Amino acid sequence: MKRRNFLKNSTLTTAGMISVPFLASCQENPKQKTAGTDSNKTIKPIAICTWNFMNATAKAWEVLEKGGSSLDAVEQGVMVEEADLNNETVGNGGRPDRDGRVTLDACIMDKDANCGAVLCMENIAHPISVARKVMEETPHVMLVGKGAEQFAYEQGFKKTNLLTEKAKKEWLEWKKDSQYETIINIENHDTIGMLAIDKDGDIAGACTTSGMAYKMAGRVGDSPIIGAGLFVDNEVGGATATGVGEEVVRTVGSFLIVELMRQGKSPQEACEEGVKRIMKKNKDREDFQIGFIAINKKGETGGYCIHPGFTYRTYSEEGHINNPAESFLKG
Ligand code: SD4
Repeated sequence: MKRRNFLKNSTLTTAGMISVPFLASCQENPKQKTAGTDSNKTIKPIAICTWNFMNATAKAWEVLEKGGSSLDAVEQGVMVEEADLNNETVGNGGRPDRDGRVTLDACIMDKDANCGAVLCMENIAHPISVARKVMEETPHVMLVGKGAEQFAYEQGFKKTNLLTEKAKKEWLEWKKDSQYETIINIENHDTIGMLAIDKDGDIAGACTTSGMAYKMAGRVGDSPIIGAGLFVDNEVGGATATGVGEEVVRTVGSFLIVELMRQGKSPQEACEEGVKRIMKKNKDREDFQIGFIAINKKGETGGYCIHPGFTYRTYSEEGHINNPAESFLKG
């Protein structure tokens, strides 16, 4: 199948990956103020993540409140979801590819623009920590597949079977038809991307996923690609993405959003422009979800998505808030 046709089909259907209908349970504080809306005040520390991953932001906040670095906060924050077997879009318990293999993608970026990533890595429960090791212990930015896994073992990570019985059962069920179907806002959550500012005012980010469920073997999306799924510039801010990675890669979404903030847009305006850029290139399509979140140096935050249903969490002195994002399509 030609590449574009495959992408079209796969995003139309791709696999249990994303999720549609807006579940009210996600909006536990719909009327509360989004962190960072008072433009005269710098908000720090602060953590923000895609979706309603409250345990992840709580962990990040715990690190930040004690004076920990934004890098430690985002790593430890997203590890909560990597470890959660009930989360079938991230880490251990993630949905497999169409051959039944769970392959994980993650990247991390610090205040000095150091970054590390692992792509399509199997058998390691915490890809974000391996990505950090790539950043800190090697001269490289990305390690892929078996090389990433081998490096992880050398760094002391243990081999883990990531395919849970539940995920295996669902995959075997899916195999009966092997139909790709886009389910927008699957489980009302998805990939976790997290950004944080620590007490020193330094920004870091992390992004981790099992990717699109039942993807082709070897498929990698935006999440571990610096600039696409995640980007941080400590002078400006950071951005991260969730949703159909192919479309985020095509516009280098997170880098774009940070650059728009550099040019003066607020995080909210920049996220909106990021989504609009994608929709301009997909004039005939409404069958996929993408959500962006962003933070600037002042701790102002924003989020925007294609379909209603995407939320993002913020944790700062202003509270621990689940923020429903505005959407390009109105549902
Ligand atoms: C990807 N953006 O692999 C990621 C994952 C996701 O499953 O958000 N959807 O495209």
